[in-house]
Amino acid sequence: MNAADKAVNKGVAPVTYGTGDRPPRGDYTRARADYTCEQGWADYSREEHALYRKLYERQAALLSGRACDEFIDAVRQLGSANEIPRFEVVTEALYRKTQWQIVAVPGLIPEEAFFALLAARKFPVTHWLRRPEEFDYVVEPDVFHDLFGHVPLLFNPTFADYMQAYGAGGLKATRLKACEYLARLYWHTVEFGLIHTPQGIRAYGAGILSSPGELQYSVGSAEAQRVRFDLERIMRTRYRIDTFQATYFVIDSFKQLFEATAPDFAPIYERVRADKEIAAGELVPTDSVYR
Ligand code: HBI
Ligand code: FE
Repeated sequence: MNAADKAVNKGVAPVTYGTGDRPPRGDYTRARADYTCEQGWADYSREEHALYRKLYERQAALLSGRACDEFIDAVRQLGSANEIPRFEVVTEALYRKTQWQIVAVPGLIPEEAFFALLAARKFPVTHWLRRPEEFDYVVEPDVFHDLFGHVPLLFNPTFADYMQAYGAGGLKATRLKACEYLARLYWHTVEFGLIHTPQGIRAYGAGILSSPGELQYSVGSAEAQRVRFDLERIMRTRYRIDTFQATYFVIDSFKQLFEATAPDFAPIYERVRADKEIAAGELVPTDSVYR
């Protein structure tokens, strides 16, 4: 009986990423019914702490002039770069600031479980670290992507409220069978979002901030397309999980992002469902493109 069978017996089924042709990555037998599990900090090897430190130091050296100030100001709250942080220590600082907690999960979890955790101001952080040969790229989110990429902005009150509103919206979307539209919103903001600042365009998306190549490409390359944030346009836009993004969406502020979640999404979903999808990298006439 392999791990997956055991997991199903326990009521939590493993989850795969993207097209789902990859086997689930993570030990789901250790997950509770809400998909959370123990971090198992004592199980990390010295080599894993050293790999985390190398990932952290490489990324931290690239932040200035590319990551938004809110991220740079908060990333030090993750504690020392010398080892994988203890989730309960990060949670103590985070909870004091924005009443968010981080919880360990065995890997990707079903959308409804994911939304439920966000709605409860709990961010799921994968407990395992990539292997050394995946130093430059790992398909599934690992502890470095989730912790370094996602957690610092949860210290920003406005972004923290956006993430909870997103989770609450996700639970409604599940009932309306509109998860794909919200997944696109998540992808083009929380994972690969850019923000306009007086000093220029900066990155706030976790997928960008945890990738050395994409952090330089997204804010520095002349080939990347940068389009002003437009909620419905984003919900119509398909994305690729295995390449740099062809189009990045740029917000003016986290307040703008939070306010975008204010209206009832049901009529928006209806309009998006009726509209033609937009391919990754395709521009449409209504786009306001940054040159
Ligand atoms: N599960 N652990 C984890 N982390 C994610 O970022 C995540 C997930 N499940 C689903 C998901 N993201 C996306 O489909 C969201 O758009 C819902
Ligand atoms: Fe992520």
